[in-house]
Amino acid sequence: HRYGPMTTPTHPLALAPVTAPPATVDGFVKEFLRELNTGQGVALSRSTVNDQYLALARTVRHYLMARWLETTRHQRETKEKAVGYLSAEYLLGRQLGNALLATDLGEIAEKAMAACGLDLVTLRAQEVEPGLGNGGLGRLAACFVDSLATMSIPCIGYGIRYEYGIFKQTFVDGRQVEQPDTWLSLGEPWGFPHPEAAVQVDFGGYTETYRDGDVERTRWVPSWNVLGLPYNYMVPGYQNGRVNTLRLWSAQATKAFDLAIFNAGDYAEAVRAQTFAENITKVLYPEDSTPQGKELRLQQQYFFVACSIRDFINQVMEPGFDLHDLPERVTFQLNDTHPVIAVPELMRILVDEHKWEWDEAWDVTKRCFAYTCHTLLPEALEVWPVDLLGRLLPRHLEIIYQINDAFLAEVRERFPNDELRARSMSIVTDYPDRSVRMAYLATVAGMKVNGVAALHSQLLADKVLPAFSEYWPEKFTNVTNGVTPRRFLRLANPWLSQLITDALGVGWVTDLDRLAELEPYAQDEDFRKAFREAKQTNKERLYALLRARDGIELSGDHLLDVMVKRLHEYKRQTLKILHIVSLYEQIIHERVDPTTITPRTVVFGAKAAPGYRLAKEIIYLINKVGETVNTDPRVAGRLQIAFPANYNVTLAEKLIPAADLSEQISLAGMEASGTGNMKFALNGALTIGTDDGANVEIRQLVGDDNFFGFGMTEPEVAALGASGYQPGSYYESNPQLKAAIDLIASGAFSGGDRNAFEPVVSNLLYHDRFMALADFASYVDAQAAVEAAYADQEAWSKMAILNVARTGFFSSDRSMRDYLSRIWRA
Ligand code: T68
Repeated sequence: HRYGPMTTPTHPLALAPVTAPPATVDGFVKEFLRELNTGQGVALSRSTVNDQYLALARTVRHYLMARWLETTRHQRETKEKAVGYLSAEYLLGRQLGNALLATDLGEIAEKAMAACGLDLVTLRAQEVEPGLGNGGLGRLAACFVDSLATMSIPCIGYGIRYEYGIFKQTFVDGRQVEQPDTWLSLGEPWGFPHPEAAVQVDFGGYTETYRDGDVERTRWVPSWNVLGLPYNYMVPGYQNGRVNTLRLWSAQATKAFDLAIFNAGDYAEAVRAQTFAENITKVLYPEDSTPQGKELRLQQQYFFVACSIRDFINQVMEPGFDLHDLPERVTFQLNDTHPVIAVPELMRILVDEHKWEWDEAWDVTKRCFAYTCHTLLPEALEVWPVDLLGRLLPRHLEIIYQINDAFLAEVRERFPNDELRARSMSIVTDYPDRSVRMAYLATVAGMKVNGVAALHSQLLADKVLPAFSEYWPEKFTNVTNGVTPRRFLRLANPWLSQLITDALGVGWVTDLDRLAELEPYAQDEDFRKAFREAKQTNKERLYALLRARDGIELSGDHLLDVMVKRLHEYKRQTLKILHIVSLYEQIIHERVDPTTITPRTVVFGAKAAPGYRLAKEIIYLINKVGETVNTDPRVAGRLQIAFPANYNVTLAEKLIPAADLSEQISLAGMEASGTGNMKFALNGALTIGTDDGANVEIRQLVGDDNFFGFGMTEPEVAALGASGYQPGSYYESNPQLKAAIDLIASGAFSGGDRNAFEPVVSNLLYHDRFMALADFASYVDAQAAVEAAYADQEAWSKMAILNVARTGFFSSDRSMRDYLSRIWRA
């Protein structure tokens, strides 16, 4: 084989287990200089910050390596059941800080760098975060693999190594402009390519039947293929000696050069095939919650699951292993419908390649998969046109038909003479075009289906998949999302972390329920003072960052009001902007005495999908309102707005710990869960929020007195929708709302141009699908309650501390325990 055989070591040094370098400052310096000199090939005196960062990253890698090899060896030996997390996105954030925390090398590294005349903070800032996800769904996957490693649970995360991650957002004259995210261009110290484990993936062609002894079988005759090249990434547990693996696939051409074409002189044609193959993992689709009927996207999905299933089977397939035992070795957790094509792929492997009976294969397949749904928006449920599937994956389409036929036969048997029911449950639909409903396929195949917050799971069962939850009530379950306390509290908020540790000891980092022990400290004046000082430090750190990063000047001792998340109509950034405009309008028209208004700094962070027109208009509106408000002396010292471009994990880690107020204002019944909401509460921000997603659970846990709830409930939203919602009536009947909208339409924020915001204004007045106008009055009242509460700093601090103390439930460690007991070990 071209990679050569494995070797049997003889030298005693080669037989000894791999060990980590000494965890001392001198040991660290030695490793670092060796990496810089022999790895990077430069002398310290001639090295750039990037050289130094790369050498430092590789140094920390060395400390993890022994644990990684040991984890892998242990897994091979014990054959413990693993989680195969299948996700098209992992929004990891920077790796270095997390690796230093996991190895407890932070202080040593700081001293070692200082001994070399370098500053650790500067080197950490050099890292470009791998933005291999769009938002919540991708970040959730990253939190989950962190928790599984920290809990020493076997997991292999499978995904795609996009060459370009989520686009880099810039603003030009207030409008979003996208730039490619070249995260690999300065070197990639965390990825380990493994060409020896490359996998071939087939596409296209046709199927044919053939005789195999007495039986007639089907085989797939594909017409083209690519190679999947795996890159391994370390997923270190928190100070527990465990390192799990994230395996991301990169596409390569199977034949780099077609020699015949090359010899004939058509160099360009020979290279074309290579470009074509490599396109598959070129770029992350920057869509959030809307399906993109793109052929390339389906190619990405099949590419990474075909690689992953094959890879997992290769790993367990040793002599004596019986594939019938696959469900005892793995649950493949489907992170939304993006990896669902894995279901017919496993069926194809078992039936076509291993020549199993259909029923036998289906029985094993059903026990290997579970499905997590992340949405309620009907337009976000993925469907693939049958003609596209047939062209790209003809055999998989046949298998899907057969799964559907068998399933519908079962339904008809259980509910005879109920053809409507059978049709409503069909995986294949004819309307509006003949296509495959991936969520239905996942539900039929998965042993469990879960939503991501209590309310969401309820609505999923009642409104999105009602026929299925009636058919299989026990299949449906909830696992409320969580976030990793390592990255989002311990790393992001060292000052609050220190306070907590001083009070409770260090155990809380892996046992977040222990935050409950902070409860009495809410009554402790000294603790409250220290808590406020930590918040102030975080604000100053943020303001310094925004000054350096964006040239944004923020000043003053303000209430820091933060809304960060993808730009989406249902999330209602417009409701927030209406509130700001209303405050502004009241001040400039002298309806209120500005000195009675609580000084407030509002920070937005949001990317819009490049093709989402209205979302981009909303970004423009926010930027233009910001420009006007920030330069108007009438509101100086009372109200300022910041919208730093390119909100990402790295910025979130600075923004969230500084916030006083967390904006979670989606229309009830629309946000599946939210996870930013949890990060804010854990960092001691109070929430102003609707009864949506996990807000409901946050509110229950922290108590109504420590939460600013507002807006319609989901049943009220449904009722208003059914009665015929008319946004114009709210505009007409609420003078404050009317004044705000009129001010936007008057050109006050667009140098007199009355058309500048026409798309946003007319959408609000005549459509307002997400009922911002209906919730406006209630939102304004809740904001008034916020101002009143903030005026009493002691009382506010109590509430904020209680938010921290009561939200330990939202650790992703707890989510993992729930997945274990309700799904993976059920
Ligand atoms: C989010 N979904 C939910 N989708 O909106 C959020 N979609 O409520 C929830 O907390 C989070 O998932 C985790 O459960 C997404 O983030 C996407 O990013 C996405 C990406 C591609 C296609 C469709």
